[in-house]
Formats: sequence, structure tokens, C-alpha cells
Amino acid sequence: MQQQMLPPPQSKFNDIKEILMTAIAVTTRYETIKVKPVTPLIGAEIDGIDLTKSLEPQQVAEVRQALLDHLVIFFRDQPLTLEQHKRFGRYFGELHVHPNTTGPEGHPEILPIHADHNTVRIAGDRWHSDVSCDAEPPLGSILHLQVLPEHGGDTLFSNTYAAYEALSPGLQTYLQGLTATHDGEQVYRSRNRGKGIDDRDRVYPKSSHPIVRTHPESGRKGLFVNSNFTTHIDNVSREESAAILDFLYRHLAKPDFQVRFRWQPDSIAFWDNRSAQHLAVWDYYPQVRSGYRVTVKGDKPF
Ligand SMILES: O=C(O)CCC(=O)C(=O)O
Ligand SMILES: [Fe+2]
Repeated sequence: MQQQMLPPPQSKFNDIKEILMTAIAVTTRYETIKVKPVTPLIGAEIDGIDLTKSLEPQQVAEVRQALLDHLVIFFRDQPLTLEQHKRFGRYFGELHVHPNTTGPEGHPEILPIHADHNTVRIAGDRWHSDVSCDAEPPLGSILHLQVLPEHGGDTLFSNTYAAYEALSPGLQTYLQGLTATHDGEQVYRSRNRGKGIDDRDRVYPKSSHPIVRTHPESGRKGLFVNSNFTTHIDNVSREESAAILDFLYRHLAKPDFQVRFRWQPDSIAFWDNRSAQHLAVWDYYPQVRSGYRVTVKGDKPF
């Protein structure tokens, strides 16, 4: 009797092989930089580039490609001055000025990130996408830390494409028709109160964005709600909104979609704010953790 043809064996090994092949293809696509993925889904270490110097167009194009491919890219040993930091940011777009925090003298586009023994609450302690309350939220942020605690102070990043793709088709379809409101008020007003800053005369940005956002460069869809800025889903009951958002926040925070970055002095993390969310861990109190962020302007989510 003729033996029946069996389909090729499907195993976990095949999935891993495919992931490795993709990772190898990705690492060899670059000519001016070395790109080493940290996980298959998110994060890569970039080597072979000195960000204190001005960059050639091909270097900039490859860094941009690495950001699109890996959503957050990490650099080591880059002792940037504020001017060099801003120059690096400007290769990717105009710089953003933060609606709440002012920069050091003469540098409105620089956002200080600092925690010490006097800190009541750190920046970024909840999962978020930076300034998603803006009508045109940032394309990305470039964080350079100079002073680190002895241990801890890691930053976590989550892949919002992968989170969206892991949802059932029915839920994906439901979410695609919806927008949600993102409000700076709830974030910045309470933060200022904690710091004793009188901000009664300030009005913070508030915007409505699609829950499923299409990345303007990759064309991929990802979830664009976050527990920091998003207040509610528009045009559904408060109960429905709260239940769905709570589910999405827990879903987005699954370790499956994440990378965790361990900082060293003069490390840089550059994240794509359109396809990744992040969270800063405050496990080092009362030690100091300090540096600067430059933020690149983005466009209106669709
Ligand atoms: O301190 C960090 O690791 C990140 C803080 C944060 O959320 C940010 O800089 O956007
Ligand atoms: Fe942030």
C-alpha cells in the first residue's frame, strides 16, 4: 500500500528557525551600523556609530530603518552634550517642546529626566506613549541617561503591533471603528500638585485618536491607548469603555510583547512612540538617576 504523504512537521523549532532567519536577515541589511536584536519582537542594540559626531545620510537612513524594524534601539557609550543630543534628534524631524516641563536655560527642546531622594513620583511610572494627548503626538523620543543607580532603574518597552495582532479578529474589528480621548490634564495637573507647582492658569492638550493606529511609515496596525493619558473610549458607555480599556492595558503589558533595557552611564534609548509604549521602573529610591530627553515631532494618528 502506498504510504500517505505527510505534511512537513510543524514544530516550535520551525517557528524559532524562522525568527532566527529573520533576525539574521535584519542584522545583515545594514552597511554602516551593526544591529543586534535583543528579542525577536522588540529592541535592538546598535553598534559602530558615534553619535557625538555629525552623521552621513546613509547612517541616518539605517538608524531610522533600525528604529522601524525594532521599535526601540539602544546605544552604549555616547557621551552627548545637549547640542549633540539635539543635532541627533533633528536628523529625524523637528524637535518637540514639552507642554508641561521646561528645559534647561537656552534648551527648550530638552526634557530633563531626574529622580533622587526628594522625588515624590518619577516620570513614566505607568505604561504610556509620550504626550499622546497632543493632536500630533511625538514620532519618537531619545533618552540619554548619565547618572544611574548602582542597580535597577530599567525601562520596559512593549510592541503595540504585536499586542494588536494577538487579539481575536472580532475584537480587532470592533476596535477599528473606535476613537479614544487622551487628556494631559489628569497626568500633568496631579504631577504638578505633587511638586507644589501652581498651574491654575495652564490648559493641557486633549485629543481624540483612533484606538487602532496605522503606522505612517510601516503601514502596520497597532494599539494606541495607554493607561497614562487615555481617559475613555468615545461614544460608548463609561462601563463599556472602562472594561475594554482595562483589558487592553493588561494585554499591552504582557511580557510576551516586551523588552527590558538595563542602562549604563551614557546609554541612549530611542523609541518609536507610534508603535511602542514604555514604563520606567522606580526600584532604586533614594538613589539618583538622571539624564535628558529629546523628542521628535510626529503626525496626526490615523
Ligand atoms: O526614565 C525613563 O526610563 C523613561 C521616562 C519616560 O517615560 C520618558 O522619558 O518618556
Ligand atoms: Fe515616557
